[in-house]
Amino acid sequence: MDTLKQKFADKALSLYTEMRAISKESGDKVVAEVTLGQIMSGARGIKMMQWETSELDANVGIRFRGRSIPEIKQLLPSGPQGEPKPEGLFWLMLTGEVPTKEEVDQLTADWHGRSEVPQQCYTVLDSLPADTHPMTQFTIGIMAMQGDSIFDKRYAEGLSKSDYWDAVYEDSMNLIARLPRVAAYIYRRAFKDGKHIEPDTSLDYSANFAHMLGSDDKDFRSLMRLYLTIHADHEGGNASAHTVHLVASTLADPYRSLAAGMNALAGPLHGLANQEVIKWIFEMIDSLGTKTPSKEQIATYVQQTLDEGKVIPGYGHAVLREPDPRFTSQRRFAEQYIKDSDLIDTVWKIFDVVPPALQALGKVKNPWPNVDAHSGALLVHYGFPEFSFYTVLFGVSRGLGVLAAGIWSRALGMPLERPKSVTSDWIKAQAKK
Ligand code: AMX
Repeated sequence: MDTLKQKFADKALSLYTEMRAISKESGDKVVAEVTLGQIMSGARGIKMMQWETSELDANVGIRFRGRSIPEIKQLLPSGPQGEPKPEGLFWLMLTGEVPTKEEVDQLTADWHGRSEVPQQCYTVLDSLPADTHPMTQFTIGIMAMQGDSIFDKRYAEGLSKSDYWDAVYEDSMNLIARLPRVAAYIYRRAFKDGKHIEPDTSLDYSANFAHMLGSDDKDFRSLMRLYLTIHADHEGGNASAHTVHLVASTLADPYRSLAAGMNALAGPLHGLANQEVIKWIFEMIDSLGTKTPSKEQIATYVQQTLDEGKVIPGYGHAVLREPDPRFTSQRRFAEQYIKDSDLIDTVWKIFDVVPPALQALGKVKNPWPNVDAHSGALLVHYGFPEFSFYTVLFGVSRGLGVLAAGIWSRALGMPLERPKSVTSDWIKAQAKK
């Protein structure tokens, strides 16, 4: 067994025993109450699932195994310019330990060794019109590899419950290794006339992904390390993570559960917001006829968007109540590496203008930017203006978190998820009580 798998197995086995004992001895303990308002507003804040890899604090933002984004940037083994490697985050999410540089290098090599994408995936993708939305291609590409599922095969052969996690681990590692190649293939067929670029296994996971997309710029490699790290996980209740968790709880294999979650990520209120942000900015620039709009011009355009009954993409959050540290870390990156970009200046001006405009509506719980408010401008700067592809980048990263969490779920023996729904008659009756 490789070091990561062995470390995980040791930790998971003892936690499994501990959790079983807690469930038996304290399972009846009441820990929260639920209001009608929560039931009627998308289950906001209801504690109803266990998720090991990260936890979201409304004010601090995401903490991966207890570590905030600034701490992650300090602690994890990094690339040459200091940005953390997502390999290290994956290790941390699985084991709770900060890996050494050697452990991260081993994981990079392990993923390279698993990264061959089966031909049928390319054949299926090539059968789609090249202008099929990249997120549709991504989920189809993932599903086209499902026949390789080790979990599926071993389950059919009579896999014991205690070994579920082992087969899910193998599928998850294979999927994570393959996702950048599938994503890069989609990008190059959609936007670069199908001129594909072979992987370079001398590079780390992020730099190789950047290379296959078509950039060997060292700053863009650093951006990819940061990007793939900060988008990976946002606790379990967000739509993509929760979808993966729900589908996997039926023992659908990691290919099926990840594809399901990617469809959730493709919604404009969730991951697709990263394309919507840059689309909205481009439309604003077009409509105002200037690449350097003033704050006053932006304020007028924001108001127009709100008056048309639309949301301002990249702003607001179901849980966060402060500027998203994932936004702030991208801003710091831009301050450090990018000089004189009109587009990035515009993103920062929008940051000054939108929060008061949303606050003035009196109903928006969080007027601050989320992760998607900044990412597009960085990608445009490095030569990737094709915004319909952006959610695929998010998806490659999100795969790391949700698949790591999925390995934990099977190792902890989590059952089929099945919360209770209620009807409007029940709600009316409760309201009268
Ligand atoms: N622009 C305009 N109105 C907004 C708004 C925004 N950015 N954010 C929230 N509102 C509105 C809601 O639409 C809702 O209006 P309604 O009562 O008329 O239906 C009201 O404010 C209250 O909403 P909320 O409780 O503050 O937010 P929520 O938890 O229901 O929704 C979210 C959260 C993210 C869907 C919402 O803020 C939004 O639509 N933002 C824009 C899309 C976006 O950026 N999504 C990406 C989120 C991060 C991610 O998942 N990648």
